[in-house]
Amino acid sequence: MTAVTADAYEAAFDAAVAADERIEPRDWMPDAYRATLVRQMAQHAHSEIIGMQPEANWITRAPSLRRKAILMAKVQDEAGHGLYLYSAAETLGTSRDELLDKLHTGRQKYSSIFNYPTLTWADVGAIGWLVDGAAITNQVPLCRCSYGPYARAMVRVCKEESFHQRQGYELLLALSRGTPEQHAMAQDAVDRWWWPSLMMFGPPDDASAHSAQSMAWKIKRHSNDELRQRFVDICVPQAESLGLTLPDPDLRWNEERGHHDFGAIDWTEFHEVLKGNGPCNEQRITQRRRAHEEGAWVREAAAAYAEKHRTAQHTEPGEATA
Ligand code: BYC
Repeated sequence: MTAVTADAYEAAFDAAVAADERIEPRDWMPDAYRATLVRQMAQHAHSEIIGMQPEANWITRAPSLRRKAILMAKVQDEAGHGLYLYSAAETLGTSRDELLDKLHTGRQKYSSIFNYPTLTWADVGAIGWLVDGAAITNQVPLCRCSYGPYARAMVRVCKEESFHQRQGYELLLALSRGTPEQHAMAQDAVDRWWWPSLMMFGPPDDASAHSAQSMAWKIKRHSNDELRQRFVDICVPQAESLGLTLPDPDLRWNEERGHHDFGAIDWTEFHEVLKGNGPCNEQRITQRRRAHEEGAWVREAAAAYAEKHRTAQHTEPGEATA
């Protein structure tokens, strides 16, 4: 490509982003834009499938058939979200195998939140209310992301996440209004999941390596701190309706800012979890690798089946098929 043509392509890309148009797989895009999308979308996809583990832990112990059916549907939805996101990432010229290999060898991340254990049934409610709630807050703006396949995948993901958030809220409400032991169990789960949920939004803006560029490219529409604040403001009245408290003595309404002030986040804990030292990092990745190995025969069978149909389609009428 000559320098003039390269400049023209870049100008067309910049103009499309400035005009809020979607960038599509066939369009020219800067290498760094592509790499940023692959990084974020892969991390997002990995989070969806690793996120199945803490909740699946409770499927066999759900307290009723209704709760079990709901939880199974939710965990299946997360697998579906992973599928949409890996497929969207593949439009950028990477393969699912490559992305999974990077996850399994620790070269790509997944969300910090899934390195915490689900100790009681109430944790299923706290994950739905807080973790899915944080995910929606982060993902609704991604429906307007500049990269078309990612934005479109997010529309369906967000619809399903909002059902997940409501089931978590409803589960916690039932516990909160139940026996004193059930209420205490719900409170304990919220106490443990609150701070890790705030960490899901990523480091504070002044320590966020990628935010400025991702916002200029309209991949991200809001900064990490803006979305975290939005989430806190949403959760405070919901916690009141639930009859539960949020474990932060510094949480209070600030009239001047029109937002809630909240206490300091333990960023040392966040960085330790990212480094692999969270309570469940090892367990999660070991389980993921095992699931991948144990699923090899399914992938092989699916590929053989697809191949059989591909050759059958190319067989002339009257010709013998295997
Ligand atoms: N965990 O410059 P920054 C879900 C990394 S779950 C781990 O601010 P960026 C679900 C970051 O990757 C949620 N790592 O980065 C719910 C970067 O490291 P690298 C999944 C994190 O990308 C229920 C470094 O820290 N959602 O959906 O501009 C059940 C500096 O950060 C985290 C998504 O992935 C973290 N929490 O902003 C099942 C949403 N935060 O890559 C599933 C899409 C930051 O330089 N992603 N890091 O080594 C995003 O919106 C953005 O990637 C983030 C981070 C806001 C998360």
